[in-house]
Amino acid sequence: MSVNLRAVYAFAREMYPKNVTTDIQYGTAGFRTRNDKLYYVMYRMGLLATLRSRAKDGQTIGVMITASHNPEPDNGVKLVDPMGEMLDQSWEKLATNLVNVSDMELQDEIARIIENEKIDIGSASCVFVGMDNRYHSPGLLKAVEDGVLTLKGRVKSFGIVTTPMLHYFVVCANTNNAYGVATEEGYYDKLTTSFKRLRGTEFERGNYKNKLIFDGKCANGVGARKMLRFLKTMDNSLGIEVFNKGEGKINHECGADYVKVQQGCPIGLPEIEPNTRCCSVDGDADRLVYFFTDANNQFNLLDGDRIATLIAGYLMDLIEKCGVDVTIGLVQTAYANGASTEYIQNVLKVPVATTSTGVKHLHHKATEFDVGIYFEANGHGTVVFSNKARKSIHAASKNVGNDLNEEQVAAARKLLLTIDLINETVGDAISDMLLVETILHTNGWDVKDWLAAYTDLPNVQQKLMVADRNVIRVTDADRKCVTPDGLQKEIDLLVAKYPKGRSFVRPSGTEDVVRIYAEAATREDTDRLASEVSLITYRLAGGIGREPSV
Ligand code: G16
Repeated sequence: MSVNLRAVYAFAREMYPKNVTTDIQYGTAGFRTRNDKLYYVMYRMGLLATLRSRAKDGQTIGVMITASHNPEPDNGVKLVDPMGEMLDQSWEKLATNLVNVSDMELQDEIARIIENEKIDIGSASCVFVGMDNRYHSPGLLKAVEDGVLTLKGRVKSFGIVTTPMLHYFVVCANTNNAYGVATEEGYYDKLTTSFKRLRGTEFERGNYKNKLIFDGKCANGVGARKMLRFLKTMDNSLGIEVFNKGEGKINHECGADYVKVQQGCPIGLPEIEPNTRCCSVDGDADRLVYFFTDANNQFNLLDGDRIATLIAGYLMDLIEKCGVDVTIGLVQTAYANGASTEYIQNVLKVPVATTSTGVKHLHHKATEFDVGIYFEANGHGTVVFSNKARKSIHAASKNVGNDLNEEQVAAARKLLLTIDLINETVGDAISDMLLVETILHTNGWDVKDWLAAYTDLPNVQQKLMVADRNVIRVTDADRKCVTPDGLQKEIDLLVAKYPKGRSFVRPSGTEDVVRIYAEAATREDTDRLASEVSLITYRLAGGIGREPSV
């Protein structure tokens, strides 16, 4: 097949001219900004995804159009590599360069990538595209498709899907459907089959009640309609009551991000009995948090840290029971509550690694363990299993050496089903929810048993507007500021005033804001520490708008 690169410029000029002058970067989760500034970006990502597919011998590459937790006018795009992982970091740089060149330079930039990456431009390629339900997503999807077609690539659009579904489709395609069938039904089927087998016929056990209240708005995102469809496939194996099925503004007063950051219930929650399990997912259904209100009307959050510790305890138990020799580790970010980290290290005795924010970093780190559990406190995470872990668990389930007892074989079989239940490709709210329900059911736990494992330190997250968030550069997994001069020293002095105090400041990679995190021994100290750090950041990093009050 011959591909004429002149079409690259012609299409850009006529259909997708670059309409901005400021550079943008491939951030925490790809490119994110206002939707009207993204058409040329989408076109160029269609070009890049095709090149990436050809560089990977024609394997399928995914392109997901979503801005997940961002406000409604925003949209975004991220690329998915062949095994469902986020785009390789070396290609993130290529993506940033490609998006920031002028229309006139675009053709040369494409030619440069082809040459440097030794791409056979006439070879086969395949790109899968999915989008969330923002009203501007279809137009942006068309731009991605046009980018692929310009380079004579093959493109398949899945329309409105959740982010984890698209990751799953990509892996299915690249494993010849060994991972699962690359359709929405195939995805639902894989999860429900393993869930039902793990649950068996006894739906309630110990303190576990088969009743989960589900925030059906799912941040008013794509997750809502997919989740509702998915729930129909569950029969009564999971007793879910959905509230909030209505329409509304995306991410407005509901969803996992809202519940986590506001530390309160989503709007519209009906009167329910105290201590009833509730959960919320985010707009593209890749994050999950649980919560409940107790008999004293006190709100309690069970976030990503809690989910991670719950999973770690369960997997360690099964691994120990079946006796396979594998390493297990847990990956967090600086946002992880200090109490969770202490619990994992001192009680569970599992090694903890900390990475920069962004599941792409956590996922990468988790693959260093045979069983790598990773979760951001915001509820974004999953578990990855090495080939060694998979093989030894499989051998144990078949009792290959004939040297295992019944209990060991049963534990290995349960582990295999658990692996099937987990969407290893990326954090997936639906799969994570089924896993949490499986573990609580196995342990016979209700939410109070789950919460009792450790006590969170009071914590808070704030946003601050600055003229240019790039003046803040961070290191040490986001925990220390390198610039502006003197900011870190001031933060250290503030933190030292408060028992169990910890605070950090970092520029968001998805929104034009600076994020401030603080925790301390008491709620009062936590709020004061956050306000003080916010004020010093405002003063030293060029804050705009009203000065924060302390
Ligand atoms: C994305 C990333 C997450 C990250 C979050 C916030 O989530 O996938 O890993 O924690 O953004 O990132 P930042 O603090 O840099 O803005 P989502 O759910 O919006 O795709």
